[in-house]
Amino acid sequence: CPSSPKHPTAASEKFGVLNVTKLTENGKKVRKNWMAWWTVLQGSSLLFTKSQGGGTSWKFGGSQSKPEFTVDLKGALLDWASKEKSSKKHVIELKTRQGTELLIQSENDSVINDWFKTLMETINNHAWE
Ligand code: I3S
Repeated sequence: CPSSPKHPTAASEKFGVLNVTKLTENGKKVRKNWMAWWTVLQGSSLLFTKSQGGGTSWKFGGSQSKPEFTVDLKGALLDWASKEKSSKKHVIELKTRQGTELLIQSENDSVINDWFKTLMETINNHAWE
């Protein structure tokens, strides 16, 4: 199960498959494109690697796969997305200081609640950097 790793990890590490779309990139609006991403929280960075889908997708988090994009959580804003942002359930809205706005979603209630909590803690822990 990707969200409960067997390996002991630092408190600032978490990973799993999440549905993600960008809304803006460096302050510019981009077209919504929901995709499943292998998502890794590493320190104050959130790394996204293309998920190949299916139950084996967690293997793509290995060191040989390079993240396609990364966001910096320092100074980011986190909230549950309004209905205007998405019709999907359990959607997190993340706005970075660099002007990238993401929607992050999982069909699984406890998975997304866990991520919300972890992301909020991470943002708070790095608030003064
Ligand atoms: O905010 P929008 O424009 O209603 O977002 C939907 C669209 O991006 C749609 O794609 P196209 O309009 O390019 O075909 C997506 O398929 C939907 O998933 C988007 O809405 P949700 O509410 O699922 O975020």
